[in-house]
Amino acid sequence: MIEQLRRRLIDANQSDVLRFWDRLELEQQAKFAQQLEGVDLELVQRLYEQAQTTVTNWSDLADQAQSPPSVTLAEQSDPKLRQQAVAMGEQALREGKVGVVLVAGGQGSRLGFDRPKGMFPIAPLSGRTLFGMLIDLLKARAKYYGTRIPLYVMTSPATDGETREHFADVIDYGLPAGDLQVFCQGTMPAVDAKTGQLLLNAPGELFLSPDGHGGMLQAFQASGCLDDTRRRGIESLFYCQVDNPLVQLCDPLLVGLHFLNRADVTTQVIRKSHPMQKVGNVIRVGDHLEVIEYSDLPDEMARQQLTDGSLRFWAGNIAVHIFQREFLEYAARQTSGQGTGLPFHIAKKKVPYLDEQRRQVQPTEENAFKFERFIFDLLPMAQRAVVVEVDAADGFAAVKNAASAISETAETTQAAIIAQQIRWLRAAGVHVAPGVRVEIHPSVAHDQETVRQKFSGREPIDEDFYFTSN
Ligand code: UD2
Repeated sequence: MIEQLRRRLIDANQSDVLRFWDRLELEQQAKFAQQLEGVDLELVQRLYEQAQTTVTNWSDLADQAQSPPSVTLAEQSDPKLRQQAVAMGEQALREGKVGVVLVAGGQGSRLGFDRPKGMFPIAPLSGRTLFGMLIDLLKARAKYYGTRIPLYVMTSPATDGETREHFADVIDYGLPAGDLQVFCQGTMPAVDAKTGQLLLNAPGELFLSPDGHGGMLQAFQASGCLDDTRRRGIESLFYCQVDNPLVQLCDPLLVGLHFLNRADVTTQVIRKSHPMQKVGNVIRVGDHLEVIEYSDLPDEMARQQLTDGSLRFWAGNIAVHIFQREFLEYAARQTSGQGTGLPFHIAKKKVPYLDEQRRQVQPTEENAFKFERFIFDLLPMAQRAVVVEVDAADGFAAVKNAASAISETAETTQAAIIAQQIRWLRAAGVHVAPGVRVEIHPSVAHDQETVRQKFSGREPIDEDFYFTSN
């Protein structure tokens, strides 16, 4: 077998990767061979060539950008349309047509938390985790509509084992058997930017990293989850990231707008609070939608304003999408020069490598190309894509950074959660004293309407309180 593998590596000009082979134990050799077998060497070669030759001109793309036509979820928007959409969304939920895909391949390293990010405690008073908060809301919605909403959680090799153990420990958060499924995304190697050679993490181990959240499409199909959704009669999949506990998971209005518009994709956006906000920019080019990542949009373009003083690139991607199942099936069948699945984005990064003495070297400059897929590359493939604007205060408070940062920290996210709960209580006529922290478990009430039903007429709240039915 090794001879065959060696041949393949020589043909692909990658035999250097075997330079420590003879010094490996038999078991290490077997493991390494298996890892190498899993790498699509031709694809790596093509991506490396692409990295040398293709420069995406983001300014050109941004030049062609038009504002995406959007529907707003704000209260004052067309009440008849809202009613119609909510009714349609509620019906779809009741009929079990909606499932959820939660991407949770990331570790909490940027938060200074060395476990899967979903296990990060975030709820302001109860300390429920990111997984806990999202799943409690999902369960509350399912109960409210007397339905089941299956949840598909995407992990990466780094988070898979611990996430599965966690779900076993909490007995799948009490979800019905089969309603919580875990599938693991794929990985990609990194290559030396100068030579195109595969980089090693150890003498008998490649440096591999997750293939990006866009790896969801292939992994969802390969794991059988996509088939599972078809068997269950699920028509639409609500997609979100594990780092945003304010997400309006399966919000009937958003789901309803998706069904009402017979969309392939519905994407929820926020109006950016400042030009440099670290969210992708949703734009329209011709008849389709695209996203220009914040790091790719030149600063001077990000600052451009329309005549009314608003931002030209106003629509911030919060990675909340609803995908039609049939659209995902169609997208999974498409092939490009890179094979099936979404295209790869190539990024020059600092990747540790092994020197000839087998010592790991931490580079001081970007030395390698990494390859990642982004889920938003599904947007341009959609025949019918709908953009829905939500107030950030009601739908987006991602936790990304450690406490020392100024934004997207646990503290800013918790403040946003508390502020939303207080707004809901005050809208229900409940007096909440200033400075008080409130958390409502979704089994008590899970949105503005259920808070109104449960809390109207209650006495004032003048100290920190966690409302829970447990
Ligand atoms: C992402 C979006 C950005 C904006 C922002 C909103 C991209 C490239 N950027 O930026 O436009 O919408 O989110 O919060 O889409 N994940 C995986 N597997 C991977 C990589 C990521 O599961 O291989 C998950 C990860 O667990 C996390 C989420 O995807 O929940 C976002 O990843 P990120 O924090 O790297 O994305 P970010 O903030 O750069």
